[in-house]
Amino acid sequence: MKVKIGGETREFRTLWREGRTVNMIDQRKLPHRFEIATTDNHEETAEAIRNMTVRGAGAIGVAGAYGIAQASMEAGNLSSDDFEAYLRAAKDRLEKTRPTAVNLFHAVERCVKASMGGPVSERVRKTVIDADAVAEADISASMRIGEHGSALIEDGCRLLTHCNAGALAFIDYGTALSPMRFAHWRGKSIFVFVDETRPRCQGAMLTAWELKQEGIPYAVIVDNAAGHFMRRGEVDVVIVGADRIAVNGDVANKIGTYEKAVLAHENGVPFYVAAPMMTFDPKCANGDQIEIEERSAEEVRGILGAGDGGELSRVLITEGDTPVRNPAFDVTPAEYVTGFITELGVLEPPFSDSISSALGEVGK
Ligand code: RUB
Repeated sequence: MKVKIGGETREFRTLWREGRTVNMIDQRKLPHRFEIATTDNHEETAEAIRNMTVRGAGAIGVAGAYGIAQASMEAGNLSSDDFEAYLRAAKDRLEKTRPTAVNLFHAVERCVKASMGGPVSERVRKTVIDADAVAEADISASMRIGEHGSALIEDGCRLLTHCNAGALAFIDYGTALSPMRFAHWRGKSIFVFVDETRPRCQGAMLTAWELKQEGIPYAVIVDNAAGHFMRRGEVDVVIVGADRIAVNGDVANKIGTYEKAVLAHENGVPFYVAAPMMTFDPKCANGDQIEIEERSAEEVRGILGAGDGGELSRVLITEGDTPVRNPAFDVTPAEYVTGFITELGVLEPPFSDSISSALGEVGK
């Protein structure tokens, strides 16, 4: 993705590996500061996923894969049995960081499988190669999502998106934002309504920053405003990302997505979910089976922002001991989804059929 630093524009991935070190754009500090955080072992990578230095379904999947690669290098001098036990413990630690996005589980599982068989040095090599392949596959899926999805966006289109399903939620391009980037690059004039997305404000802080870097016109709106704009006919299409999609087409995504889907349905606005096939969970029959992460009360009681001097600090909105509920995700029933924009093309209803044949095509 393009990042303007000083007078210069440079290309960055959300995270990348250099030997045992994983570098990542620190997503807790944007848009106020652009900083690269580094992790030198799989425990630090797990902590970066947990504290949301890196976040977004695709990005935490790749961080998980890199975490397994780091663990394999850490265990490179152990016996075969100890190597295997070390990787299993690392997998467990990485999986315990965030429960909802399935990409993390798919990626670590895949890398641990790749590490099977042969002498330990060979196992390390195979694991690292596989982790890098997870990152490359994610980039190519995002690009293809952009190409397929941009065909749904007409010149003059006004879109709405929730949370951040952009390059920062992936390795590059993103999911929901990828069709918007491709439409913009192809010369279509578009406008994006960006839901601020309380409590952590990934829309206001991250999506707005990405669109600005790309030169795509946008406005941040408070979470309560989407219905107002849809009812006035100012939104033509909604595109969101996903953290896990059940085989019947129910979608877990950032809290508030369900409301936007119902509002879109009520107002006759198409509601698309952009996600790679990795986000579909063949083991999950419907949305009721998806674990919803409940996060800290502090995220609701307060808000993070920058002071006049640019220094970041958290202020309280409520009293410090106010009771809070803070589910990070919700489930949108399949009936509200117009289509899934995937790397294989747009999957249409009936979703049980289209999803199962797409899963067959990718060998899941
Ligand atoms: C991120 C979020 C994003 C999805 C989709 O939640 O809900 O919309 O991860 O991202 P959090 P993508 O910020 O809590 O991780 O489809 O681009 O992977």
